[in-house]
Amino acid sequence: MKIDTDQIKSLNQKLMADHQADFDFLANRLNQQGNDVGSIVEKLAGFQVAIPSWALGAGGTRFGRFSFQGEPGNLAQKIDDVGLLQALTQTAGAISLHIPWDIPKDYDGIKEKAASLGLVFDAMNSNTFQDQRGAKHSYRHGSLSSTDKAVREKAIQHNVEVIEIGKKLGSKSLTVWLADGSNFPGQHNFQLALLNTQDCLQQIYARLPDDWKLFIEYKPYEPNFYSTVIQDWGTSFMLANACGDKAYTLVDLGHHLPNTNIEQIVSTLMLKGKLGGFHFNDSKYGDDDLTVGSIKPYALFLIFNALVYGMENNPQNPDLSWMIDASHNIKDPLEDLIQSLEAIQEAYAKALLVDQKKLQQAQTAHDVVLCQELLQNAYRTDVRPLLQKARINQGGAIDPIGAYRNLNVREQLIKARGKNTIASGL
Ligand code: LRH
Ligand code: MN
Ligand code: MN
Repeated sequence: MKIDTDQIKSLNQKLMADHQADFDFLANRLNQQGNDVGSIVEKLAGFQVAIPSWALGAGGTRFGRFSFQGEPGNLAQKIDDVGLLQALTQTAGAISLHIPWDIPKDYDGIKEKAASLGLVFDAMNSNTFQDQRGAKHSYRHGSLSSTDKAVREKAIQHNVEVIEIGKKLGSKSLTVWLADGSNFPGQHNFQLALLNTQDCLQQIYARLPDDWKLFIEYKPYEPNFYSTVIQDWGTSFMLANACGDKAYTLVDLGHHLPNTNIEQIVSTLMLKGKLGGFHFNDSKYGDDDLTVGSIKPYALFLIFNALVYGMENNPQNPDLSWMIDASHNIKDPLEDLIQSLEAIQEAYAKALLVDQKKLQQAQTAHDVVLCQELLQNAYRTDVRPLLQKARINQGGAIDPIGAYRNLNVREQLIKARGKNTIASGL
């Protein structure tokens, strides 16, 4: 199924008068306060977030997985689903594939489909955390960090194959996340595991095309519960430096121990020109993969405040690759992703409202109260009319969830794909 612009336009008609009144009121206020509302709306419209192919089906936990009816059963259908998100939100202009979950069979067909829906292929994700059927060597005891050379070579080769697939699709980056680690003290020689990993990453890096980037993702625990080889941003940063200029750290919001100051990590990495990618999600305890903004929206805003500062002041840092990395059990995955996209845009818009000049003056004057006021004034502003405006300007829906329900999208997907569908992947 496809949503066409006329359907969205006619749904927008009913909401337009209310939107216009809200927008005019807010825009007036913000312009009076010295903001350039036009440029904020433009920045929001340009902020595109990749959808991971594995978030389009209902995820699960190790205790069970409850399929969501009408889930996409193959890559073409996953692209169709991202096309639906893009039509409604105009902020999901890319898809991120995980190999081997998403190996294309018909490259031209897949590329054509993506292009017709206005989508590009974002970072390619390799997978050396699962054994594939019939595999000669197992990742049971690690991949790039393994003490077994044959296993390491197989894992390097897999990453090279992922680059080759990405090249055919027009992707420009490879994300490496390793599950490698240990469950029990004494199981691993930490130094050897790190050295093996560094050596393998350098070999993968050597195969990276000139115009590609390598993103190195870190995670403190899970699936290993005693140690993880690339456990934190420092380890990732060190490995990226050991690889070279095209290698960067990737921050996944869920991959931190509770209460970690992620905005400070972001600031440090951008100062050093080494923040490459971002995975959005939310969590209460660990890597819970919950809807973005559903648990700690203020923390998300503070992270965006650091990102906006970096984007404006750190030309040494490249444009970032944004992706949602959340997949859960209980919601319609497409509605969940719409909520995440909205939360990301909201945090970004609020961060754009922070008066950076005044903040710097207040910091210099040690006016701690004013510093907080400046941040919280921005945070407390209801910016949703700005998001709506950015969507309308590009043909998106004023109310994407409302439109999704009004157009009976899920019902139509179930009709087309059936009830007992299982998305490939996680
Ligand atoms: C690991 C992770 C990583 C994987 C994805 C499926 O927790 O965040 O990015 O590729 O989940
Ligand atoms: Mn991730
Ligand atoms: Mn994760």
